[in-house]
Amino acid sequence: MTMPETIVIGTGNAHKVVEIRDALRSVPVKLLDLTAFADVPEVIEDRDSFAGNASKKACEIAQALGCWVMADDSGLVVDALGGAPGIYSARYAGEHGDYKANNEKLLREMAGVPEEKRGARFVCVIALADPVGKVAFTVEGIFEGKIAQKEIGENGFGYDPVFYPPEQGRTVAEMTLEEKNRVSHRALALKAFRKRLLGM
Ligand code: ITT
Repeated sequence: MTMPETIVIGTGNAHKVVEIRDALRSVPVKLLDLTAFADVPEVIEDRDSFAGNASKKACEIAQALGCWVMADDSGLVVDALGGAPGIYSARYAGEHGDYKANNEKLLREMAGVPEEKRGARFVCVIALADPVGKVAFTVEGIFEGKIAQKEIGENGFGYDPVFYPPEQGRTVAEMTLEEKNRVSHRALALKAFRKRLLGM
């Protein structure tokens, strides 16, 4: 198998597109995103794992567009909540992608949980599918941290204002894109992605 010349970033999340483009800027591949296509199928994320949902998104979009497609499924896994919101991170409070409501619900659920029990991790799985919809590979990145007591910071998206890596002492929403892309779950997955791609 040879490395694809063009890969479509199969996500409807513009923040993910920015992070993916930044992390892969030195890779000799043309990256398109879904804004370049008129008919993109809506994928039902009904698998029971990040890898399952990432693969499903990549395959269904690749098949529909007849292109190489990479898809990202990610979320926040919180120890004190038995792993929730996990694969349901985007719609934790009900409506898909309502970041404000999701963060408020998370902080409510975590009220009274002591510092030492506030451990959590962001998980990101990225799948690459070929133009007939077969998965070429998946890669994973994990970002360990803790749930903050309140929302802090304006950068990033999703749960970034309520998640902090303890060694940094500030939330991900207080980091610049460059700083987040040195340490995040997506950055780690993309590092592995880059390596697999260059090895094709
Ligand atoms: P696509 O499925 O179209 O890619 P999405 O935003 O719906 O976009 P997911 O289904 O993978 O993506 O849901 C990911 C959710 O997990 C996202 O809505 C955030 O709430 C959270 N999340 C993932 N990565 C994150 C990050 O880097 N920072 C903060 N929150 C993140």
